[in-house]
Amino acid sequence: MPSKRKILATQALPYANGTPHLGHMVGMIQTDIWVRLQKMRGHDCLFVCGSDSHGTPIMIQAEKMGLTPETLIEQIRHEQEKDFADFYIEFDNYHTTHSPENQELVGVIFKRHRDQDNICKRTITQLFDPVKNMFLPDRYIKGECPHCSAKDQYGDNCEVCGGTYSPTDLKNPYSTLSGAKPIEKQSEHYFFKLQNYEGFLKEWTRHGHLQEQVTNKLDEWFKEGLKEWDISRDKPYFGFLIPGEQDKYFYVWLDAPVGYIASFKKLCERRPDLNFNEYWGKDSSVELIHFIGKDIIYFHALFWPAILHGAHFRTPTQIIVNGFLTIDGQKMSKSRGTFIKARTYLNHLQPEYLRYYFAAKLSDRIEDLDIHFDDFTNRINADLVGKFINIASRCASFINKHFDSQLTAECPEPDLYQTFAQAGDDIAEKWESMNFSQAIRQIMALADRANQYIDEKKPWAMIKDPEQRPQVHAVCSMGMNLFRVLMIYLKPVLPHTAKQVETFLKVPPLQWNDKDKPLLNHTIGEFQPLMSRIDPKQIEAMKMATKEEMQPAASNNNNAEKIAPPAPEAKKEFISIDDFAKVDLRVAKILEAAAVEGADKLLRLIVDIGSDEKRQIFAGIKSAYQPEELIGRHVVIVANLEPRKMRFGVSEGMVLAAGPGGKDLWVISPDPGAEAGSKVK
Ligand code: B3M
Ligand code: ZN
Repeated sequence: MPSKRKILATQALPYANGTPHLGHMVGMIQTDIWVRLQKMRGHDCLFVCGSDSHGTPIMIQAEKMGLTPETLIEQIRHEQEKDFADFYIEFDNYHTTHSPENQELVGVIFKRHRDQDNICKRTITQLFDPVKNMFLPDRYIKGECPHCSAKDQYGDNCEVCGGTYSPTDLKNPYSTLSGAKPIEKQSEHYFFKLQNYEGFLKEWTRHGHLQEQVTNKLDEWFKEGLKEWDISRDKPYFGFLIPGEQDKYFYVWLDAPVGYIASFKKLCERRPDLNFNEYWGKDSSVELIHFIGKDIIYFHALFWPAILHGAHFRTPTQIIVNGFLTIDGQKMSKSRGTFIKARTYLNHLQPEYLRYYFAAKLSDRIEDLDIHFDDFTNRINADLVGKFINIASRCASFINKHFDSQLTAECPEPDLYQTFAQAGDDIAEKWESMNFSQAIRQIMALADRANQYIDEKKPWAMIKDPEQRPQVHAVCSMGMNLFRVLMIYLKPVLPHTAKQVETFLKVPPLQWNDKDKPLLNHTIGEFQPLMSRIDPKQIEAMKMATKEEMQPAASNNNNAEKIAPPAPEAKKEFISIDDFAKVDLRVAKILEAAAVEGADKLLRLIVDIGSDEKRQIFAGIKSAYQPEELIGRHVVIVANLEPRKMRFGVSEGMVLAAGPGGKDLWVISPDPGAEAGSKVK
């Protein structure tokens, strides 16, 4: 065991203009697992983070919501803290960049650089919105592509032809904030002379602070040459005023990483044992580890070390970069209904499932991480519940029931125990070096081994023979001990389950080194189920809820309730058999039925249409049915009707019903015996 290390870990500060989503959770969970491992191994490791609270997007968002930016960022910060806590992310401090500590630190850093002539001022020309009276960041300018004339393209690149250009090249540009045609306007900006640090950075980036892929990326940037960095923004802006200026602010990206220092500084108020200079002074020997996403490498691996070094602060020991989250292989998207909020997930599924799933997929490489929900369900049910928790549920009841909850005095299989305990060094090394997926693989191989041991010994058969009781005691005590070692290895990932297990085993909080000594001659508590399997319905419900959230809020479109427009009293026309064949009519079984708040004619149905597929359908049959009487009934639906977005969610089909309406409406049901999924011909 190496001697006690002092470590300060940070996770990129989530931006305060929106609710946390599953994309945020990748880095949060990675950092939290790593920090918990350090703490369990007896190291002195702190984890600070906070809300990134400045910039134009926050100002605009607040304005849209009719709030002050201060109110908006406080609201979001509370949401972030609550969501992260519910995923068991354990910060030593969660702060905000809009804080007095941050303002003071940014001021100090700016002054030190200005005194060394690292800051210069220059007049630049930018696009300006004459209606909103503000300079426009690129993302708020659209226009026609100068190469292919595609309409509505953003200020820096064209999504149609892929061309890149500067916003001033756009044809017919307009401000997305006001629709006005931007004008060109000059203004004086402050610049940080990054090129002054070229020598320092070339040296720093090659000294083990970065993953290899990052170093390679930086080499490309060095080749392009380092450029001055624009660190000021004109009013209106939400940020810190530059000292001595009335209408110029620090650019959000200057004060954002300083937020790491500010969060630590705030922590020092609560923890007088901490010495600020020991952590941030030039000669600090504390390990400083920044965990970030791949889109913000430039800021953390170039600007940040240069800013710190020049201002006489210590530089990072390591920067760990993770990839993006994809869902079913694609970018999270609002229109595809895969933009899953952290809270929506939490409303339907256990946080530890996601922690485990991410752990099982994270590596030390900068790869995107995909959630495929069938795979997610299988992994949790097969590995976590079926293998790991299963060991305890197979053994504990025997110990409780037949042996007074007492474990044996001797370790029944010392060699097997040793194999488990010794694997701990290897596993710790895998957690330590961010090879999380390999750690999980090794732990699950041990879980297989433990289950195999129990399978071979068959305590459930032996218990029938009174003479074999001592063997049952031995096998189950052994099983419980193997389970305990695996719980230690998984504790960084499953902190909540670990707490339950500690209570059940009646032991103090498990530490990494507890693996070396089995638990013997010890009375355990009554076994309680520790974790349940995922029911695919939970996933469906979460997906459905996500789709519903993506609907525009309460529209006043009165037609929204109608599923299909009333058939016109048209002249009767024939359709061909081919036309009819296009209609996919199917038997469906109603699984759920409920009234829809705010809709007086609709019932929301969840129907099973066979092959494990479920659909949500809004049916205008409320006047004729109580929801309860529909559950379990088979009906006929149009399965290939184009999904319709409604105020309450997406309707994915139509239930056939006959009758003039009101109470006189009858759903069409097949004779008993027809199964969900059968085609109606
Ligand atoms: N807020 C970008 C992001 O949310 C930015 C990170 C700041 S870290 C100092 O990914
Ligand atoms: Zn184009």
